[in-house]
Amino acid sequence: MDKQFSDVGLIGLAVMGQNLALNMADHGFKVSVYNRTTSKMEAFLAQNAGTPGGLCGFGELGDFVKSLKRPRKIVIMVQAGPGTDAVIDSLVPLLETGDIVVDGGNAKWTDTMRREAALKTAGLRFIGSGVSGGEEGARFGPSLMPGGDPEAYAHLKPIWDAIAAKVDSKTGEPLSGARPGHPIQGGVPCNAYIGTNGAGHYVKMVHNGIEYGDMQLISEGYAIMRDLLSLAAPSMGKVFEDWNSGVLRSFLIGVAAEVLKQKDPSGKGFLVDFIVDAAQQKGTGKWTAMHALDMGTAAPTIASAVFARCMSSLRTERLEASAILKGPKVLVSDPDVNGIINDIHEALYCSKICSYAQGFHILQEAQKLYDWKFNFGEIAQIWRGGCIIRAAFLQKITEAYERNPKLSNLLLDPYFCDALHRGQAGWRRIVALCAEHGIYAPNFYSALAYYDGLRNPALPLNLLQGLRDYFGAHTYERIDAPAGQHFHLDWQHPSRPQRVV
Ligand code: NBP
Repeated sequence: MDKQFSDVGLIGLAVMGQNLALNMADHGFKVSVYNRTTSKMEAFLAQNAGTPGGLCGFGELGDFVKSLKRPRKIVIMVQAGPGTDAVIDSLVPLLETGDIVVDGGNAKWTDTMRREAALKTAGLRFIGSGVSGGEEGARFGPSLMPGGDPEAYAHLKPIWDAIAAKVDSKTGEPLSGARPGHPIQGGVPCNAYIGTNGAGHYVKMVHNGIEYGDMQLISEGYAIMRDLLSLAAPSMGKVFEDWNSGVLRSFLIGVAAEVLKQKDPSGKGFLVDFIVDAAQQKGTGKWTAMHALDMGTAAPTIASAVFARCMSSLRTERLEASAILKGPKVLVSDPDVNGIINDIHEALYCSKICSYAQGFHILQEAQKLYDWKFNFGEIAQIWRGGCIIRAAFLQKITEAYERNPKLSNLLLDPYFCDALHRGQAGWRRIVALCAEHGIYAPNFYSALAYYDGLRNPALPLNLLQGLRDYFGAHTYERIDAPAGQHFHLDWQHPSRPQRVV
């Protein structure tokens, strides 16, 4: 292939970069590739000789840059953080005014804002794009969440539209069947311009926070079936398989079914029973929860999913405590298995609705902070294909925001409101069952608390404000006075008049 004038360049040939490069080449783009360790680039080219659009590798960054059509479009797919800064620092002196740098890694949105501003002063343009879907998504269609300079995005759009996952234009169902050299034809791309500077990476972060919530909820459903009903792994796999044809239909429910049915390769039984119960995390769920806290936004289900991973990592402490701390008897004698499974389904669906409502509420608050204008229906739409949280349910979110673009909370949409009304009896039974039998299910609890909190017109925090005013003169508002008017009482001398502060 001619080493001149590739359509796009890609730096970073680990799992994601390799697959994204092949995806772009499958769509007819000429792709120049570069990797810090040249031998990895050479091995990649050797394995993929004859790729249709064409791959072209370079051992020198300067040669890589010279090989690109202007304005140059360079996608960085390296480890987020210092690795991304190192790549940008080495690129900047080699680029020309108007060139476009795209960071497709899992960058923190504040880093993206900083990088965009820094590159602007150098006359360069920066796009921070969320890329979701892991290895398979990168290869055959990820969900893409680009943010940054809108004019720069116009140059990237044809490539991003081409390589993104596709959904059916009428039903929103993901289109499948792509294979090497044969990408999906037609359909609506799961790609949309999200907003300026760090908006794309922010939405990707919240996507990951929601993913934490989903995975924790699935695990809690499993815990109840395993510990309370004593079901074996493949039987639970069958339950998830059945659920995958209803309202819970999603990539993660399907994966849960597969994981539960997987036999242990060493022939001992089922693999899940031999996996250590300590989950790791890379940080995007924590960032979501932390930023919700920073903004004062209630996102307890997403936060509790992060804390559940922290709890899981306290394995030594848990093993010690399990021999000391007593709880109730876990097993239910003569349980109504089908009834409890139906209730778990309701608990999972209702909790999921609350978790997504929290994620969208975080987005709602963040857009005020950063002056972004999110299209919530479109965000739900681009998560329908390619990404880890892809689910039939997202179509209902798109429809909810189409019905009312100013919806203050997803729970108030008639569809979701009705689902919660119908499901809450089973959901409450599950939470009660977990409490009664000592099953750790923080996300079922916190989601129900969120629901009960949101619908409560008289929370007990009037008393709390009284306490704060008593010991710290923090003031309180009165229900019979205009909002924003603050009062303080001299609690030691209550006969003195309240002061308006
Ligand atoms: P990794 O996150 O494992 O990063 C490995 C790549 O980064 C290699 O190409 C490595 O080059 C390069 N790199 C590092 Br490490 N430090 C560098 C430096 N200082 N200068 C130049 N290159 C450097 O790869 P990945 O799992 O493919 O993920 C790529 C990005 O995509 C990450 O930001 C990740 O968070 C994000 N992401 C990953 C997934 C997923 O499922 N894996 C999904 C969505 C997004 P070398 O070969 O020379 O060591």
